[in-house]
Amino acid sequence: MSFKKDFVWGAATASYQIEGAAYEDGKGMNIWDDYCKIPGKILNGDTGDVACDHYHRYKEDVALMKQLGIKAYRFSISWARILPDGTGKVNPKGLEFYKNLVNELKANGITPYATLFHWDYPSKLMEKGGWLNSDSPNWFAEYVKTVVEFFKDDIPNYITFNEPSVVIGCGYVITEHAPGIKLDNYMLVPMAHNILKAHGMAVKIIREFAPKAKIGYAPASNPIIPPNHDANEVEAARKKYFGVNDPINWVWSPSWWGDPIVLGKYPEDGLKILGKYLPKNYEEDLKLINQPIDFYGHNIYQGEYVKEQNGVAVNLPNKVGYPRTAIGWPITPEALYWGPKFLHERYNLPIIITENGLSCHDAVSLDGKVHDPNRIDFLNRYLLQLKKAAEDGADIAGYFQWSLMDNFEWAKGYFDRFGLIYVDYQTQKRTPKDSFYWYSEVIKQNGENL
Ligand code: GCO
Repeated sequence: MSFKKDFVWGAATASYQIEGAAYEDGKGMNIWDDYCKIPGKILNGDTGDVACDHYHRYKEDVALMKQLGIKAYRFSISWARILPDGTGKVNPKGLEFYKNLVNELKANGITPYATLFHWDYPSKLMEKGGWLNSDSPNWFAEYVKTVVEFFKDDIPNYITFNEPSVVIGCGYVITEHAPGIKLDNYMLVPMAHNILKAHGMAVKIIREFAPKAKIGYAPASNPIIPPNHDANEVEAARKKYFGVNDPINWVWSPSWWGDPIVLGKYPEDGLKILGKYLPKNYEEDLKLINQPIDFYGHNIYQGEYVKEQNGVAVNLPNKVGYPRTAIGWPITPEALYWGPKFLHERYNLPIIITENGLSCHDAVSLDGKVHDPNRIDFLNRYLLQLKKAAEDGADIAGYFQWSLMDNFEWAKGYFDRFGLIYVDYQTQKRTPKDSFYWYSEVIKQNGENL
């Protein structure tokens, strides 16, 4: 056995990271537009004002996708491009841009996967408290209805949220992402709950207006890796992965963000420390949150190695000289075995890896090409593990490489390059890297050459 015949091979991007055109055609401001203006927040003072200028170059980019041979493209829709104030007045030019993109994708035989929220929250709604406001799920629902009523099944796959853990964790705990405001659990837990409610409302709306569309969700986590595969170690790793017992690190928990949606309940251990911060009627809301979805997306870049000690998984320190990517993340290919395996066991839904990839120190060589053997090696190792998870019975439906092209890497600006396509930000010239041709071959052979 190998990857399924209809395996979805794709690549992913996000609106703020590639589109640019921040001030064009009636788009409203979002919290990333605002955050990038604050001195010292983004490396080198970079902003997404122009980014990869994808807003104007989408045709060229889709042509590259076709050359790459991806079956599916995951992009995100900018809320404030559709509703400049977050609610109320619709911006037809915003809808038109995504309509053109979707048409171009379809004309080239590429299936759209649209993420409805990838962090670029409308500024006007932030002024009203953002996800802390109890009306925030309704605001999101209004936006989703606007999009889905317009596109219906023309977008055959919708993903509600990208990495809600990072929205809260990086935005309000570590504060290195927009809006960069430090908050405590009595605010964070209700915010997370509002995001989960917004997800539930979005799923209901999509079912109503696009009954044929498939619906997924794209949270992220660092899977816990039991290196020796010994039964006790595996059990301890599973417990650690899904355990919620830390009053700070709960924000990164795959189960706090996954159980309410798929299992209709918050994890018991987490409730013991966080239940007091949930709204009184939270159990009522769980019915809304627990809408059936069609696939469980997951963004996985790295995992944590553990050993078992008296039934408990204890983190192993990084080995001296451990392999790592340019951004500094450890290279742990088994994350793409244990993550999907554990998630499939728990949620029993088809798993799609909605993001995986790395940043390298890419540059154009004297021969005019971009040689990125580290990316090829990384993707090869991770994909082999994913294949093994599929062979061992996990239902793996697809894989989206992050990212189609180099782009605005949030607080790191343009310093880190995650793309299969090199972007020269001065000229906007695109150069496919060696990994682009390698991935193209993997797709052609459905992973048989790995
Ligand atoms: C995320 C986001 C992407 C990032 C990528 C690399 O996972 O953080 O979804 O927007 O750019 O992950 O950090």
